[in-house]
Amino acid sequence: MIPIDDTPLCRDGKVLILAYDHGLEHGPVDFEDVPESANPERIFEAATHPAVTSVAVQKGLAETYYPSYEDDATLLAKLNGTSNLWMGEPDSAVNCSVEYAAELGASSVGFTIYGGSNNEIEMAEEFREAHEAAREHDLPVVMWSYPRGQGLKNDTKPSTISYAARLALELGADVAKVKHPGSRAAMEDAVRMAGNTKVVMSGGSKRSDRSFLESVKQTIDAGGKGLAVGRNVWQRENPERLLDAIEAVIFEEATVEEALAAAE
Ligand code: FBP
Repeated sequence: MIPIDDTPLCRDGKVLILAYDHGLEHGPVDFEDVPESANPERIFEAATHPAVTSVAVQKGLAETYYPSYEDDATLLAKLNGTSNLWMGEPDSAVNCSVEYAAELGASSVGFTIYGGSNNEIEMAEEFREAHEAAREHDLPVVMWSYPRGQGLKNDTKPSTISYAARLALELGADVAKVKHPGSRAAMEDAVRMAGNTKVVMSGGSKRSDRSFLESVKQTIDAGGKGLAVGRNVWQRENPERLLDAIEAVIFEEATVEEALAAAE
C-alpha cells in the first residue's frame, strides 16, 4: 500500500469515482432510460464536477475521449472487464496494461477480482502483475472486490463483504470498492477488516435520491472513505444535481436532509 491522500484520486483523503465502464460490463441496456447517457462526453463532462476525484473507464473511452478532458478531469483506467455476453464462471479479461494506462494519462488504475469464482487463482495472479507494475509507476490501485461465483449465493452478505474488503488489503490494493452490506455495523466491520486500505461503496442500480444518499452517509459514518458510483449519477437527467448532494455528504459532513436541500 502507498500513501494516496496526496494523489489526484483523493480529495481531503476521500474518494469519489464516477464509474462508466457499463457499456462493456452491462451493455446498452444501461443507457435505455436516459439515451444521452450512451454518449461518453456527457459523463466526462460530469467528471469535471469538483466532487469527482476520478472517472473510471476502459481503455477505448480513455483513448478516444480523455484527451479533450485531461485538464479538467482525472482518469482512473480500468484494466480488466468483461461483457455481459460472457456466460461462464465470473472472470474478467485484462484489456489494458499499466504501462499503457500511464501513457493515456491515468492517475490510478482499477482491477476487478471475483473472489470465490473458479477463476480466482488466475485473476489474483493477473492482479499481482498489475499491482506491481502500478507500484513502478506510483499509481494507486483500486480493487473492485466482488466475491461471486458458483459457490456464493449471496454476494452482499456482511461476512462476504468483510472478506472482500480484507482480500483487497491482503493483495495490496489502496482502495477496496465493495457493495454495501446492508447496515452501518456491517460496513464498519468491512472497514475494520480493510485496515489501511480505504473502503468505498459501490453504487449499484438506480434508486431514489434519499435511499441512495442514506447508504452513502452510512458508509461515511462507518469509516468508509467515499464512493464509486455510476448508474445512480448518470442515469439521471441531471447528474450534476446528485453530485452536489454526494459532495455535501462525503466532503462536507452534511446530513442526508442537508444534502437533499443542497441539491434542490
Ligand atoms: P454502479 O454504481 O452503476 O453500480 O457502478 C459500479 C460498477 O462497479 C461499475 O464499475 C461496473 O460496471 C458495475 O458496477 C458492475 O456491476 P455488477 O458487476 O454488479 O453488475
